[in-house]
Order: sequence, then structure tokens, then C-alpha cells
Amino acid sequence: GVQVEYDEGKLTADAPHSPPTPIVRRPSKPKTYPQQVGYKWQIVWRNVIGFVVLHSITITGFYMILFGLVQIKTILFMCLVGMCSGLGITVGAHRLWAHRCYNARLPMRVLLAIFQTLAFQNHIYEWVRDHRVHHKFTDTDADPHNSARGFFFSHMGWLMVRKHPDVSGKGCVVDMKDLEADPVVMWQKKYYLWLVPLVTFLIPSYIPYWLWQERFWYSFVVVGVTRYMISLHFTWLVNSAAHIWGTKPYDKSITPTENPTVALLAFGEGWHNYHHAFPWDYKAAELGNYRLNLSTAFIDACARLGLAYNLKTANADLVEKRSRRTGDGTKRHHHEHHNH
Ligand code: ST9
Ligand code: ZN
Ligand code: ZN
Repeated sequence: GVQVEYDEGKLTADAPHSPPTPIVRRPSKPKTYPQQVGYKWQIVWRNVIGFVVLHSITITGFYMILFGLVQIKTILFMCLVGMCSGLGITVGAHRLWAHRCYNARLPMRVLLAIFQTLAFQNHIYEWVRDHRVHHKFTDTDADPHNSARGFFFSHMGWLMVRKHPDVSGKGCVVDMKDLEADPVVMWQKKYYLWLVPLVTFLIPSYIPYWLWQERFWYSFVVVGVTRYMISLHFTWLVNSAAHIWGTKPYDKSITPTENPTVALLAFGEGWHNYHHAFPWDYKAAELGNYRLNLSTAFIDACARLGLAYNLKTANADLVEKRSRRTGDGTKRHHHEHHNH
């Protein structure tokens, strides 16, 4: 046999019957995003397997719901638990603890911590640290769910690989003293490993069994796991979809967008261009009403009860100026309303 060796496009052995074909080295499409040079992926198989198992159980859960294997009461209870866990993230972890958009009295903080534990998205302290780092270093290697690495990475891929060294390297400058001073946050952090199985899965699954004799394992699949995975995906859409699709009326230089679908699914957290422009606003949106913003309605209700106070919000004038200066022109300005 004739051995043909290619070396930088030159034929180095005889190949009598075929004309020497020059090797054209096409510049291959970079497989890495620009900043990734010199950084190696490290897949965390424990998490990959965990998510495969959870998604498989979720498919079973959809089957049980669609084919009437669980009672309507159980499905309604699943929605209630999902709503509470969602508010634990939006009203608690996000708008209270990560951004300090308002202050909350002890009973409200305890309730929000319980709700946040229902959501099993890491303990409040870790959730907030990752989220503050996301705002400070958006779309760079230091952003835990850097959307420059694509939809899948920012959606859930980031939870299945080791973090980029910049996340801790640069993230360590983020001040967490306020959370260290909150006994509710530190108590949840200390007992989180015990609280998760109990609060996220066992208690919510047990209630339908206890109160209306639902089969425990059916309840576990639907109210425990399926409810959990749906709320995870709704949350993750804020990091993926709302960093890709939508308008940018407040700041066109950043990836976060105004995404009504995500706003609906994530209780008002899809107005993400506004949120990145005014992260300290407790409404996380400009819209003056509760349109697609259950979280704002909840905070206002708590404020009326005296549980929440010092609610911070951007006034119309400030928003208008910012929008004119850095927006993409999709915001309807005040004078336009007057003209019509
Ligand atoms: C989940 C979270 O799903 C979802 C968050 C979404 C955020 C959404 C934001 C949008 C806002 C609104 C939401 C609306 C929601 C609506 C709901 C409606 C229904 N800074 O992490 P490690 C250092 S969780 C500074 O282990 P590895 C630190 O020293 C899902 N430093 O890194 C740390 O040590 P320690 C369930 C940082 O080894 C050390 O590095 N959970 C920072 O690379 C090691 O950290 C899971 O799936 C930082 N930001 O592992 C588990 N980060 O902690 C996921 C780290 O001791 N987690 N450091 O201080 C893991 O398994 C791992 O973290 C890993 C990375 C494998 C992902
Ligand atoms: Zn964001
Ligand atoms: Zn935020």
C-alpha cells in the first residue's frame, strides 16, 4: 500500500494515479465563544444525571396530569405551591435580598425564606451572590450564566459544569455583609441540606396524601418534582430568553430584553431590560399596573399590611431620560401620548 502523508498541503509520498490534491485549510468556525480561550469545560456528572432523572419524572408527571391519574385538587395544590415558590424567588431572593428594592419585617422574611426553600434554587445566600455577580459582570466570563455562551448555557448548562474561574475570581468583590447580618438568611444557609428534602419535596407531597388521600408517590411526582421542574424552567427563561429575544427600550447596549412571555411565566421578571437599567426598582418594570407582574402586586399587598416598607422605584422622568439617552427607541414617550 502506498502511504500518503499530508503535510501542510504537500504530498510527501507517491500517489501515481491521483493528481496531488492540495489541502485547503478552511478557517473553521470557532467552537468557543470569544472569551473562552484557555478555559476548559468540566462537566459535573452528578448534576447532569440529576437533571436527566428529574426531567424523566417530570414527563411521568405530565402524563399523570393529562390522563387524570391525580385529583383536580392535587393539580390546584401544585399550582399553589408553584406560585409560592415563585414568589419566594422573585419577591424574596431577587427583589428583597439580591437588590434591596425594599425592606421587609421579620414575619415577611421568614415567610419568603420558606417560599424560597420550596423553590430549591440554592440557599438565599448563594442565589444572591450569583445574582449580584450576574448584574455586576453581565455577559462576561465572571457572569455565572453568561449569555454570550448561548441559550443552553445561560438556561441550565451553567448548573452542569464547574464555574469559570472568573466567577469566584472577580465575584469575591461583591459585598455580602447585609445578608450575613440577616439571621433568617444565615439560618436557612446553615440547615439548607436538611431543609431541601423536607420543605421542597416531602411536606408538599405529603399534604395531598394527608388531606384528600392522594396516592403519596403520585403526589410526589406531580406536586414535588413536576412542579419544581416547571418553576425551574420558568426561572431559567429569565437568564436565557430574556437575554436574547425582545426590545431594549431602556438600554440598547446590553443583552437583557423586555419579554412579555417570560414576564408572564416568571411573575413579572421578564421586563429584564428595565430591570438591568434600574435593578433597585421593586417593580422590576416600568408598567404602572400589575400587568404580568404578580410579584409587584404581592409586595404592594405586604406594604399595605405594614410588612414591607421603604419601597424604591424610579420616577417617570428618570426613566424617560434614560430611555431617550440609551434606549433603542421602542419605548412610547410621553409627548407621543399627548399628540394622539
Ligand atoms: C438554580 C438557580 O436553578 C437559578 C437562578 C436563576 C437566577 C434568575 C435570575 C432572574 C431573576 C428573577 C427570577 C424569576 C423567577 C420566577 C419564578 C417563577 C415560577 N461569587 O458554586 P461552586 C466561589 S439552582 C463569588 O461550588 P463549582 C465560592 O468561594 C438549581 N464567589 O463552584 C464558592 O465556595 P463557597 C438547583 C463565588 O465547583 C466556590 O467558588 N441547584 C461565586 O464550579 C465554589 O463554588 C443545582 O442544580 C460567586 N458568584 O460548581 C446545584 N460562585 O460556596 C447547582 C462561586 O463555599 N450548583 N464562588 O463560598 C452546583 O452544583 C455548583 O455550584 C456547580 C459549580 C457545579 C454549578
Ligand atoms: Zn439578567
Ligand atoms: Zn436582578
